[in-house]
Amino acid sequence: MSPLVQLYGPSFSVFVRMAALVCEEKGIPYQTGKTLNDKTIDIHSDEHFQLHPFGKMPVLIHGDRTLCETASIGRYLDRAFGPETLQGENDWERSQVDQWCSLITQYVDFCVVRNFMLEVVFPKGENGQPRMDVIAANRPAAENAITIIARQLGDKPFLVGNQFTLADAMLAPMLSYNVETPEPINLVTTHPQLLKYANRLQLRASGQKVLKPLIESM
Ligand SMILES: N[C@@H](CCC(=O)N[C@@H](CS)C(=O)NCC(=O)O)C(=O)O
Repeated sequence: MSPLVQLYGPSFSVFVRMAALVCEEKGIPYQTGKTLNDKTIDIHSDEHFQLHPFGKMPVLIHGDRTLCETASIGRYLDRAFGPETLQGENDWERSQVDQWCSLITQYVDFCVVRNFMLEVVFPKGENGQPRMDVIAANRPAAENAITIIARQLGDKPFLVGNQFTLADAMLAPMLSYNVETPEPINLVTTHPQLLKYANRLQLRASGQKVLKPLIESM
């Protein structure tokens, strides 16, 4: 029997959720959290840095294999628990799935999550309030990133091709958190097709398991 897939990191993290969605889509049993093989590993401890050289999450532990970086984890899970179903139907689609995984995990995450939404989730202003000037300053870049995604989606059912791929798994947690939040953080609602797509991802069996409201997951 294949060893249990462990995803090191909290279940509310957008990146941990991306990997968890892949497990759900593939029917792979997995667990998330800071406990690996019955041992708790503190975030940014030496042990964490041994798992991920830059101290990020998730890290996949599968038997004696350790793998970091979410898109790589997604590709590994799709291959190791074959047949591959989440990487497009031909070479061109595979390349586009790779491209969108990179764009989403690097630039969209940076503009929409790190620099924008996290200001509300982990406020750094006085008395624990969000810094509204930071939100206002970073909103145009976040809006631009969401517009780029909405343009790529167009009226297609998924980001690349006609089937759910890793690119959709990378995007779903960010969109789901954004849809949950009110103005001025909510950006998805002004793009009707993107909102419908976000709702469809949320309603998939994988979305129902993984994309829980933040308040339920922390
Ligand atoms: N490039 C990484 C980014 C992962 C990432 O930024 N994860 C966040 C959790 S949502 C994290 O580790 N934050 C802690 C930190 O930045 O030290 C990936 O694709 O997996």
